[in-house]
Amino acid sequence: VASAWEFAESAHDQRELHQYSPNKAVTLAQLAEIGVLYSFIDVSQGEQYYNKEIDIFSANRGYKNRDIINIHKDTFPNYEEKIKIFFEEHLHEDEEIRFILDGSGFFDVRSKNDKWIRIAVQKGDLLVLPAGIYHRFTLDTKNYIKAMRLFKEEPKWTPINRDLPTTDKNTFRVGYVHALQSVG
Ligand code: KMT
Ligand code: NI
Repeated sequence: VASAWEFAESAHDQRELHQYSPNKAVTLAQLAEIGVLYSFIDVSQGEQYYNKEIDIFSANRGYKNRDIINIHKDTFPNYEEKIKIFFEEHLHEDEEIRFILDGSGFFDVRSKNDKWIRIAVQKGDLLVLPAGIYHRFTLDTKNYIKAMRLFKEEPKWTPINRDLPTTDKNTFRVGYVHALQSVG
């Protein structure tokens, strides 16, 4: 099950927890307020079980394609370079949907007041980041994650790195910020 907290900036490695002491927890309800959706599917019940659950979830939300990404130092091509790219703040013009099959990692998303919120994900966590939210990803100190990536149509999730003022004018960014305001 995922947990989240306000990210404490420091010179520590990106893979560390980066928690305040005491920790400043962020609830799943608070994540929902910024359009970040969380569900859990029990992976330990086997591949047939979770694939069926994912089929239902995908049908409900219109996800037509999926693949699996396995990030590990020894097997992932251009590992160090990719890790840096994942951690650059960016947005997408579509949702970023990740279902964690094994391992763990952190998704950082920007709060309404532009602070980082760190979301720790592990086996069974299903996270949907809305189009237009600024975010980044890192492995944790265990250096391993295996995740299913779900897509609406063809993968249209080229990272658009944050570059102000340009990225704030992106149609999908504008749409996201607008949606936040109308929710309150
Ligand atoms: C992304 O888009 O940042 C990734 O796919 C990271 C790996 S998925 C756990
Ligand atoms: Ni992304």
